[in-house]
Amino acid sequence: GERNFILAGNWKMNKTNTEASAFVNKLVGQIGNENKFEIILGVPYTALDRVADITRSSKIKVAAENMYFEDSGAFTGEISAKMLKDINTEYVILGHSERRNIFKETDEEINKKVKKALSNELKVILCVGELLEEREDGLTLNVVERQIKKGLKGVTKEDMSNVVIAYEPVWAIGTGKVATPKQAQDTHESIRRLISEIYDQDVANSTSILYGGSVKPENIFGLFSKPDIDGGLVGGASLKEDFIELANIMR
Ligand code: G2H
Repeated sequence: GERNFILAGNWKMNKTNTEASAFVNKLVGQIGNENKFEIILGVPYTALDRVADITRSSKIKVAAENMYFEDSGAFTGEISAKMLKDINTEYVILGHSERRNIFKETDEEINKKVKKALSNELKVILCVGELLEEREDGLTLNVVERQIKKGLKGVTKEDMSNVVIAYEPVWAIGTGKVATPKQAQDTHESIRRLISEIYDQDVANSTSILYGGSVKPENIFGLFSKPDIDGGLVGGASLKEDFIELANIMR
């Protein structure tokens, strides 16, 4: 099948609600609605409701950056899938390397979150990627394969139409050190092959696989011209005018 080309931002822990409103108002005015690709903005919980409101009549969709896998209850400080859905959140980013490495989320926890999100009709951006020492030890594919197999355990073929994969080599995140288009393409190709093995070729062909890690207007062309790179998950550059530039480059 056909797959979507996606430009997704990930603000991480940046922008107050006030700053978010100002930025997104500008974004909505400057990003054309006629773009053929999907635009998603991952924003902190506190800005989700407001950003969803501002982008309602635009083509920009909002994503949460995390959620918890239980429905409700005594989980102080956590947010459920139902809470996100209720404020018109369309996507949730799960398994980001910062969640895995700083907050020690395991593949098992990420898998529970993936399944809970999908059962609440939230679309998932599942992030995977190796650490520098894993790449140097030649373990990139082992790591990515484990994260995908465990992350998608129990996820049906039908549900895969609501799953996007983001490959983010950890050594390229926020470091300014972008993977070469070939390094990224090689891993993306392996990820697509793995999806075809877990599901089938049709699912593999229709799953969008995004690259993340220091994506900027200067390096977008080389990356996005590769056959298995279906867009980007952009951190630092999604906080500023660069994101508008990226969106307008891609149209
Ligand atoms: C990777 C990416 C967005 P940055 O984490 O998820 O961030 O573009 O700042 O490397």
